[in-house]
Amino acid sequence: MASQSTAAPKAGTDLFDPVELGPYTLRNRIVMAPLTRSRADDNGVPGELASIYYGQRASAGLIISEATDISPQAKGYIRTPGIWSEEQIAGWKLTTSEVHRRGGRIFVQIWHVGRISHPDLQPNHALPVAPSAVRAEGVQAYTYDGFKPLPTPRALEVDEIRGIVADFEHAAECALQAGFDGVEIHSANGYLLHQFLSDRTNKRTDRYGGSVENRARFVLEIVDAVSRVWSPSKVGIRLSPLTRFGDITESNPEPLYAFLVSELGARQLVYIHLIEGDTQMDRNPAGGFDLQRLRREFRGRYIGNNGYDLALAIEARQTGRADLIAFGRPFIANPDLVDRLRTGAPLTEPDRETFYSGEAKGYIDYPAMSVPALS
Ligand code: 8OZ
Repeated sequence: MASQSTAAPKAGTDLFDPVELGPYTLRNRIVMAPLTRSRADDNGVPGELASIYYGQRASAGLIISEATDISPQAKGYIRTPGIWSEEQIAGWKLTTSEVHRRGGRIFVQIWHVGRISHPDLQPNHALPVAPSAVRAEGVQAYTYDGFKPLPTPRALEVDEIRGIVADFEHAAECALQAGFDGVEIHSANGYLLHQFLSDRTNKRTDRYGGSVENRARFVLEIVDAVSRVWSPSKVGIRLSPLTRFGDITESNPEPLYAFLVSELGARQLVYIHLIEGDTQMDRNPAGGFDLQRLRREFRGRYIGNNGYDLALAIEARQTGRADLIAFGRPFIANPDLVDRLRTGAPLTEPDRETFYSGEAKGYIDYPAMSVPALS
């Protein structure tokens, strides 16, 4: 496998030092970002493979799990895990206990995909749901029969919206039973919460659409529901104000996100996790705004993410732009990423063919770097 050398670590960074996150003292400021890896079984149960995979990566200061379905309707991809059934709770316990045995911390990322789904993945072959009947163009569903175009979703009724908020609360209860250290609410990348926020996908004329306050209502109701189960000092949220991932955009993101983040601050969430720029793409897309504006609206921690390497992470700490840095793809092929960054060791490049393959290969078989024998 090809290797790519990282810059030698600079002295004086606190990236590898412990940091407080709510009630926890994390071992370092490096976060493993949520990564969809498609290894759960057909009932959305993560098994022993997942426990090995996450355990191998427990030296991250914090692991955020792959996006995890809050209900059968929340599903948009094959082999994603869920956190709504007894079987899933039992499956996740294998992972949380293994991460804890190795001294790590793990939050579960809870999501609902909304319109980014297909009847093949929905209970009773139903249409996917969304704030409004607006189709995601140019996005395909990953089904058991391969990729298929997305249908136009069905707009949710108000009582169904209440039901989804209740599903988030139930998932939060399951997360507690499964032994997680906290919960990250997925409000990014064009999935259901983001679909309510964006004026491109939310055309509602009731109290969930129109003004900034109305479009933020669903997200805040979910935050409040999850915070009835978990102390907000153990609840974070992921946001991507500038992304186009999932055919989503916002005509004027700054006032929307300034309002949302100030409300999250008032609710004392432990962190905001920002995908800076366009997901897995340009960190400074046209029409963006300075995301530091959001930090000023928020008292908790700021996790920066999107295309970080060691030099950029050190720079973010030196300038104080971020409290913690989340690395995604580098964790796939480098279970010991923290050690490699600390020592300036080369990074292994991941094999894209096995990102979502459902197998052990490309999942739990990337070795930690070898330690030279003592002479
Ligand atoms: C890649 C493939 C499938 C899902 C996200 C949960 O972007 C995802 C995702 C990414 O947040």
